[in-house]
Amino acid sequence: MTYLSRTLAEREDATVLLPGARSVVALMLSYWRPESERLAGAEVGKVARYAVGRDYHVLVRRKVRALRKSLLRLDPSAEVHPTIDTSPVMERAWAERAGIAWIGKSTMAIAPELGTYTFLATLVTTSELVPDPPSIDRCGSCTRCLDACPTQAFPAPYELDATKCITYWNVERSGDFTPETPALHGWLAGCDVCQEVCPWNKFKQASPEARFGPTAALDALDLTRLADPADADYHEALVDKTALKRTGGEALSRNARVLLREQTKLD
Ligand code: B12
Ligand code: SF4
Ligand code: SF4
Repeated sequence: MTYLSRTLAEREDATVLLPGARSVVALMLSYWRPESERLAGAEVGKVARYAVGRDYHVLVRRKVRALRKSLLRLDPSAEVHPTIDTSPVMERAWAERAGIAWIGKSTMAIAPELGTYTFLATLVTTSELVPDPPSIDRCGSCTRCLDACPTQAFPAPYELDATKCITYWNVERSGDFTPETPALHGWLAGCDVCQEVCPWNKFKQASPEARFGPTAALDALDLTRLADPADADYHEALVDKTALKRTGGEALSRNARVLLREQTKLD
C-alpha cells in the first residue's frame, strides 16, 4: 500500500487531482445483501460482504458516471472527475464533511440510515455547489469494534494500524506471509468483525444492486480445492468478475492453505 504515501498531495488537496476544483459531491451505496450472510458467517473460509459479489469498481463506476452526466447538464462548463476507491481521494473524510456519514471509532464511515456496509465514491468538480453541514459523531461511549477486532488493529479509537488488519493481509498483500502475519480467524478474503458488532448496522438496508450478492462460483466455494496450488483454473474462476480479481486467485489459494493449517492446529 505504498501508493498511499506516493499520492499524499492529491489525498490532502483535491485541487491537485483536479486543478480548479471547488466542490466535492460525496456518494454512498449500500452493498449489503441478505444472500451474503451465509458466506460471511461461515466458520472457516469467510468472505467479507463487500467482496462476495460482482466487482463494485465496475458497477459503482457506471452509476457515478451517470451522475456525472447529470451534473454536466446542470453546469456544461464544469469539469467533473469521478472517483471510486482507486483514486487518491479520502472518500471517508469527504463523506463526513459532506454530511452523509461520520467516521466511527472503527474508522468506517457510518450513515445513520444505512450503517457501515456501504461503498463510497465522489465527484470532484469545478462547480461551486452549496455545501451541506458536516456529520456529527454518534459513536458515544460505545467501544464494541475496538474490543472485538481479533487482531487488536486499533491502537486507539479512530485509528487503524493497517499492517495488523486482516484485510491488508488476505486482500492487499501478495506473495508469502511473514512472521508478522496475524492469524486470519477464518477469513478467506477481507474481514467484517468491526462492522458485525457495530450497533448502527441494525439500520442496514438491502442494496438495490442484487449483483452485490455472491457470485455463483463464490457461493459454491470449495476451500479444499482452492487450497490446491495446482488448480489454477479453479482459483481464477473464483475471482472472475469480482473485486477479488485484483487480489488474484493465487493469493486466495494461499489464504485457503493458511486457513486449513490454522484449522488443523485448533482441532
Ligand atoms: C487503503 C484502504 C484500506 C487499507 C487501509 C485502511 C486505512 N485505514 O487506511 C485496508 C486494506 C486495511 C482497508 C480495509 C478495509 N477497507 Co478500505 N480502503 C482503502 C482506500 C483504498 C484508501 C484509504 C486511505 O486513503 N487511507 C489513508 C487514511 C489516512 O485515510 P482514511 O482511511 O480514508 O480515513 C482517515 C481520514 O478520513 C482521517 N480524517 C478524518 N477527517 C479528516 C479530515 C481531513 C481534512 C483529513 C486530511 C483527514 C481526515 O481520519 C480517518 C481515520 O484515520 C479506501 C478508498 C479511498 N480512496 O478512500 C478504501 C475504503 C476506506 N475501504 C473500504 C472498506 C469497505 C474496507 C473494509 C471494510 C473491507 C473489508 N470488509 O474487509 C476494511 C475496513 C477496515 C477498517 N476498520 O477501516 C471503504 C469504506 C466504506 C465505508 N463505509 O467506510 C472504502 C472507502 C472503499 C470504498 N470506495 O468504498 N482499506
Ligand atoms: S477489518 Fe477485521 S482485522 Fe481489520 S480492523 Fe476490522 S475487525 Fe480488525
Ligand atoms: S462499534 Fe460502536 S464505537 Fe465502533 S464504530 Fe460502531 S458505534 Fe462507533
